Amino acid sequence: MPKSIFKQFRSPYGIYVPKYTARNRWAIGDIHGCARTFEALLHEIDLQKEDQLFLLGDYINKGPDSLGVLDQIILLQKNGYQIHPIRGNHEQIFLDFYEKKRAAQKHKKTFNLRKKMLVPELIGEDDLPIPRYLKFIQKLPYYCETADFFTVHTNFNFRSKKPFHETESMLYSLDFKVDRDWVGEKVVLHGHMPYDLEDIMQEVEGRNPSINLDNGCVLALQKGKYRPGIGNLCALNLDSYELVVQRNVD
Ligand SMILES: [Mn+2]
Repeated sequence: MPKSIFKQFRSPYGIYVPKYTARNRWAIGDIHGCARTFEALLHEIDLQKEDQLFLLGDYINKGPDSLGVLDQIILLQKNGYQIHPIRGNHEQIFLDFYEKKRAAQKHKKTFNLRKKMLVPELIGEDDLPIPRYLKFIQKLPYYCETADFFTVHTNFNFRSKKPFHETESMLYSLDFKVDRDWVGEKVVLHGHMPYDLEDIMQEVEGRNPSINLDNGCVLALQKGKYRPGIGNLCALNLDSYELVVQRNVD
């Protein structure tokens, strides 16, 4: 019997999300500041309050409107939508800079946070992060678990004695193999590494133990031209396995 059957809340880093009476359950890959594309995709899947939406991290950086993405997620949650975001390495980078800034202040050293920060717009007048964004990012869990899948930005380190405690791997691992001893029949949904749309479709159709939903939305244009196979934001229906693909409109 898989270990995951025995213990659902197995670390302080993740949360368990029961299905309740969710109508549709969706997962969306790396948004990276593509606020308009995110909005278009939500419209396309006709997200309702009865649905559950799982987000796979990396809401900020690279794209044109990181704050717009965070604002949408925060507003949807406030309005009673069932949104379950997790932490990506870009949210962690933001927190790390903030912690460094605090440490520097403590030792009365100067540290130009604004220059180093990848998302300067997350910083307020006083050079500190705007509280509502900071609070949102600090609270992001590293993974979610449901009755039939996990969401994690990259993957768990299954070689570790405690895969669900190794947060570094959850943000940066590039090994997407899963270990059935730990996850049982549950599918691991992740992002982080832009895959060609064909490869994503293959993982979905093949019902792979691990499915990547990052199609490099923010990488849509190269020298002003659309790149084939790359540059969409993808939503996967976690019950029907329908893949909804939204072209970058940012
Ligand atoms: Mn990433």
